[in-house]
Amino acid sequence: MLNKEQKEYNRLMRRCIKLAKKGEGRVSPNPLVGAVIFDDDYRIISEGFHEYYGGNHAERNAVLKAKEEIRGKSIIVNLEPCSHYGKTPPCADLLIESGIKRVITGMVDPNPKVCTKGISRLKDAGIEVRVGILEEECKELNKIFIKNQKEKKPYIAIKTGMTLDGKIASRLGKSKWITNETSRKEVQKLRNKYDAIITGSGTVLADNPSLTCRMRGGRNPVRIIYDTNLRSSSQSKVFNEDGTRVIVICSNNVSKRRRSLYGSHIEFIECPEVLGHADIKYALDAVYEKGIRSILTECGGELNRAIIQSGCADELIQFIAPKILGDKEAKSFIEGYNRKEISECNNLKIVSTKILNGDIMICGKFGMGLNNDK
Ligand code: AOF
Ligand code: ZN
Repeated sequence: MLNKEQKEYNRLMRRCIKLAKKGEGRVSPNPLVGAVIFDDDYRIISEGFHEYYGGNHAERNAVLKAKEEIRGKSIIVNLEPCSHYGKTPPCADLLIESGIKRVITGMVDPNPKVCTKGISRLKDAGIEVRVGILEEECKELNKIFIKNQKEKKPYIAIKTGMTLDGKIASRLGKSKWITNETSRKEVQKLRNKYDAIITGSGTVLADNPSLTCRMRGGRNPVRIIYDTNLRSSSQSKVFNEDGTRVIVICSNNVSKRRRSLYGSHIEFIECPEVLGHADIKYALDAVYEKGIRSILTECGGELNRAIIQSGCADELIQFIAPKILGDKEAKSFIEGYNRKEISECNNLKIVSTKILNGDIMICGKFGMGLNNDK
C-alpha cells in the first residue's frame, strides 16, 4: 500500500511528465523536463517545462512563474536538476538561492556533465533530496535522451502499418489504406515527435510520399532518404524545398554529376557499400553527427530489415488493421530476415497496446536477445 506521501508524489510526477511532453518535437537534443513547485499540503504553487531548445530549463520556468513565496517549499522534477553552466546557469544553484527545502526527482541525469553532481550540490546545501519517483515512466519519457547520452547514437523506432497477416502492401505495392484514419492521425503525432523520418528509394518510387507533419501546431521532421544508387526521381515530393532539411544516404560510388541533379538544399551522406547497399551503420552514425537524435522509419521491408539486423533498432511501433490479405507475394514489413528456427527469433518486450477505432497499436522494445524459451 502506498502512503499518502508516495501517492501525492506519484500524482505530481505524472503532472511533470505531462508538462514535459508539451516540449515534444521542440527541445531535441535536450531532454523533456517538467517541474512543479508545491507546498506541504501538496498544493501546486507553480509549474514549468522546458519549452524549446536553448530556452530556460523546466525548474527555472517553474521558479519564474511562481506568483507566491516559494522559500521553504518543495519542487518535483522528472530529471535531476543540472549542475553545469550550459546555455543557462545551473538549476541546482537556482533552487538553493530560491530557498527550496526539498527536491523530488524521477531519475539521475545520464548526461556525464551532470550525472549525480546536481543531487550532491543540493544535498551539500542542506536540501532534502529524493530520487526515483516513477523512475520507469521518467526513463520512458526520455528514452531518446538516455540512448543519445549513453551510446552517442540516434534512437530508432521502426513504424509499420500492416494487415493482421503482416503485410504492408499488396503485391503491386499498393498500401492505401491498410490502417484507418485514427491510426494515421497517430502517425502524424509521431512525425511531430521524432527528429527525422527515414524512408527508402523503393517507397519514394512507389508512393511518392511527402513525409510532412500535418498535425495542427506540428512541425516537419527532417527527411532522410536511403537511396544507394540515387534511383529516385529528383522531382519526388520528399525533395521539395520547403524549409525542411533533406538528407540523402547514398553510396560513395555515386558520381558528383548524378548528385548535382538534386537540389542544392540536399545534404548527402556518402557511404561505403556492403553487398551493394550503402552501409546502414555507417549512415546512422553520420546522421547522428549531423545532429539527428531520433529517427522514425516509414519504409519498406528491406530497409526495416537492414536496420533491425544491424542491431540499431530500439523500438517497434506497429499499427495493425483487422484485415487479412493472405497473398504470399504481398509485401511484408520485414523482407529477407528468414530465421529458420523459433530459437532464432528476435524477441521483443511489448510495452503498450492500444485500440485505435478497431486497429491495434503495439509498441515493443528490441534488445531482448534471441528466443530463449525452452
Ligand atoms: C534541458 N532542460 O529542463 C533540464 C535540462 O545546454 P543546456 O544549458 O540547455 O543544458 C542541457 C542539459 O541540462 C541537458 O543535457 C541535461 O543534462 C540538463 N537538464 N536540460 O534542456 C531542462 N532540466
Ligand atoms: Zn537545468
